Amino acid sequence: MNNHNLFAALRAAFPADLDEVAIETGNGLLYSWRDLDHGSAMMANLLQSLSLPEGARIAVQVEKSVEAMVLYLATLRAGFVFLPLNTAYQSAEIEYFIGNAEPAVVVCSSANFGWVSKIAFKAGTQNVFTLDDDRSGSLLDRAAHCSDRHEAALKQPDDMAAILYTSGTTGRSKGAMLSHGNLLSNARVLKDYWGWRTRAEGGDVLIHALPIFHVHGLFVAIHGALINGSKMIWLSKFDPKKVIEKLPEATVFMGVPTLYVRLLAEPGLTRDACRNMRLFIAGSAPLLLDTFLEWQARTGHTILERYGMSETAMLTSNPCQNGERRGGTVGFALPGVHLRVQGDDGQPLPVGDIGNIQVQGPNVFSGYWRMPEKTAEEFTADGYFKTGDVGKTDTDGYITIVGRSKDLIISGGYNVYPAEIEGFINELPGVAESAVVGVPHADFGEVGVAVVIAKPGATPDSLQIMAEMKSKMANFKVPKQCFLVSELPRNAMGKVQKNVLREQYKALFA
Ligand code: MLC
Ligand code: AMP
Repeated sequence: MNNHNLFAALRAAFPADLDEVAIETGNGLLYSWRDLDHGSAMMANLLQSLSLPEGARIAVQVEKSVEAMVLYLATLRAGFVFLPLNTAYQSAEIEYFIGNAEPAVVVCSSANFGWVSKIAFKAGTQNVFTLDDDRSGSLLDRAAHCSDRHEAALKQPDDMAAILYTSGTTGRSKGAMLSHGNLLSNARVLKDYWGWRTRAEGGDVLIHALPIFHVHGLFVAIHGALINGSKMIWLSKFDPKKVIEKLPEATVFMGVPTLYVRLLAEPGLTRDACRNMRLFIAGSAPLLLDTFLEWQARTGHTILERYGMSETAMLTSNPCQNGERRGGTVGFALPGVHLRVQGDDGQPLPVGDIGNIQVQGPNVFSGYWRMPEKTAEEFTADGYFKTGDVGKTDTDGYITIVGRSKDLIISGGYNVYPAEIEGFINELPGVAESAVVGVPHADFGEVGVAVVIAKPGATPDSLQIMAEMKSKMANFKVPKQCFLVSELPRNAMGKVQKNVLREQYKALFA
């Protein structure tokens, strides 16, 4: 019987010589392929020794480290479900995720152990480990006693590999369930599409500078390197100077648009620094044409922009080898991905018309964790997933995203759902109502602005509102400015006209 375990496929691509360097960290630590193999075996054995039920979730909120990546590999290897959590999430957010996912194991940093373990034990989680970014923590202490050999658990393509929480328009986060088959099909398609070089061709070296709790850093980057047996230069945080220092040793870089904007602000970004680079990939948010053109002029390289989602992994990409990479577009649907643009009436639109992007393919998730109604709403009757993105195709087949039908702000590559922030603000003393809108921002692309109406007779303070948000929610979600106004613009139905607010505040940070 074939094993469809994603880890087994990644492991099969490790080079024959396991002593070669697989990962070099920003501060010079070297990890061999053998280290990844043995480390993930030890952690997988530890997880299996805990007598966890089939499909147990392993929730992880830790700082970026190679060991954290190895824990991801170990979870796949042992056949459990990986549930990564943004390190910016605070206690109310973590309480929701743990309560909703009911993980059997929670791994957190030792600094957060006190409050995280309290939440976890209350929710019925029996195992809470710590893992820090200095190679310490109870997870590693326990794994050190386990065997470094492990046979990957037998998995079918539909078996769940990971749950990624993505916020919802109602303000409640939904866990997108991704299977081994979803992730492996995507990794295999991208291996060919982006022309990863075999070892005989000299191999590729990826600079990994993204966080590892979202699709981009966790799946696209890590699977990309591992399934090609390619080395990674592993940076725990994005630091433009460090990336530029490492460029001459690398061939591939992946980033959200903000990373490209910040790199362009560095005089050290030159053609010479990029002399060995083969491919710069951008995605997770719209890459401005200005950034695309400035990058081309400065480095001589044309950024390849691609488009994806938590629910689907990668959907489209500009060409790597054969064809033009067009700025402002996200390229073509990847092989095996069926993408269509439909009108609001559910009818297909002619080429060039703007409509709702819907997708189908082996990469598309099976549904939201324990939310069958929400899942049903997000799929069409004929099985296409409604992305919530609005776009068009041109006569050459290039796809352009022109907006979103979902009320979502993408800030520096992180998604912020206005409904969630508005819900929070509306509960604060003295607040009658609020509206949060996204406005252009030179660094983050887009940021939130909150517009608030006070209850009659009340005088809430905008700084106080900002401080409340900062103390209770992930920092990237907090609007960059808050205004108190006497009324919100409304249409004839009484609905707040967010487009009017966006127009009003558009020059704040542009
Ligand atoms: C940090 N801040 C942000 C922010 N990141 N605010 C809005 N949006 C963000 N993305 C806050 C900080 O908390 C701080 O608040 C202030 O803004 C200044 O922060 P900074 O020091 O400039 O931020 P930094 O730590 O350098 O982080 C910026 C960043 C980071 C761009 C490196 O946001 C990042 O790594 N983004 C990548 C996200 C990503 O990987 N997305 C992929 C999703 S997958 P204060 O109050 O302290 O001043 C996906 C699917 C797909 O979308 O297609 O890939
Ligand atoms: P997430 O839920 O974090 O996976 O975010 C997915 C969303 O990011 C998509 O639905 C798009 O709105 C957006 N996105 C991803 N890549 C691009 C891109 N290249 N251009 C524009 N938007 C993008």
